[in-house]
Amino acid sequence: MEDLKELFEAIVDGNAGKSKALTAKALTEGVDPQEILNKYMIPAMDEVGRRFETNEYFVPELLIAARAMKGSLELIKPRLVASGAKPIGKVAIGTVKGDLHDIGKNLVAAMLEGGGFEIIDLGVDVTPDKFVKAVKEKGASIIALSALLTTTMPSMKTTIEGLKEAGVRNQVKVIIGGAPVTQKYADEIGADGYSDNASSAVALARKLSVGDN
Ligand code: B12
Repeated sequence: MEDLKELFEAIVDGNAGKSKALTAKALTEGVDPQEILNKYMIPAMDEVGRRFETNEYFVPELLIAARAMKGSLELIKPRLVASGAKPIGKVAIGTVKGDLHDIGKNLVAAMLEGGGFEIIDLGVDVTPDKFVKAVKEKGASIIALSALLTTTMPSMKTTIEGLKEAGVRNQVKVIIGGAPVTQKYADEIGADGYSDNASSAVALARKLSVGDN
C-alpha cells in the first residue's frame, strides 16, 4: 500500500506520468479499483481543493492535478464498466451550463455504465436544450446533472424548467450532484434524486428506473 500513498501524492503534485504508472501497477497487482479511487484518488482531489482554498495552489496547479487524476481515471474506468448485460436505462449526463468541471461527472458516468446503464455523455457547459434533445431524439430516461460551482447550481433549475417547457419533464427522472449540491437543493428545484458520490448514484438511478421498463 506504500505505493498507493505515492499515488495520492502524485495526483496532488500533478505528476501525471507517475500517477498513471502507479495506478497501472496497482491494478496489475489486483488492488480493487474502487479502493484505489475512493481511498487515494478522490482524497487527492480533496487535498488539491484544500490547497486551493488556502492559496497554496492556484488554477494552474488545479489543472495539472486534474490532468493526473484523469490519466489514472482512464485506466480505472474499464474496470468499473461491466459487460454484456442489457442496459437498464439510458442516462444523458452533463455538467451544467457555465461549469467546466468534469472529473466527478466522468466518474458518475463510468459507474453508471458499470452499473448497467447506457450513457449519453453531453460533456461540460451543457445548455438545457441539449438535455431536451437527448430526451426527444435519443430517448434518455434519466437526466444526470453535475455542478461544482455555487454560481452554476442555478443552471440545474434552468435545465429542469427547460425540460418542463419542452413538455418532456414527465418522461424522465432528473438526478443531480456535485460538491456544493445538497438534498435540500434537489427538493427545492424539483429534482427526482440527489447523491453525493458516484457509487450511490448508481443505486439511486436503479431505484428510479424500477417500474419504468
Ligand atoms: C479540479 C478543479 C478544477 C479544474 C477542473 C478540471 C476538470 N476537468 O474537471 C479547473 C482548473 C478547470 C477548475 C476551474 C475552476 N474552479 Co475548480 N476545482 C477543482 C477541484 C480542486 C476538484 C474538483 C474535482 O474534480 N473533485 C473530485 C470529484 C471526484 O468530485 P466531485 O466533482 O465533487 O464529484 C463527486 C460528487 O460530487 C458526485 N457527483 C458529481 N457530479 C454528480 C452528478 C450526479 C448526477 C450525481 C448523482 C453525483 C455527482 O459524485 C462524484 C464522485 O464521487 C475543486 C475542489 C473540490 N475539492 O471540489 C475546485 C472547485 C470546485 N473550483 C472552484 C473554483 C472557484 C473554480 C474556478 C472559478 C477558479 C477560477 N478562478 O478560475 C474555475 C471555474 C471554471 C468553470 N467555469 O467551471 C471552487 C468552487 C467554489 C464554489 N463554491 O463555487 C472549488 C470548490 C475550489 C475551492 N475550494 O475554492 N477547477
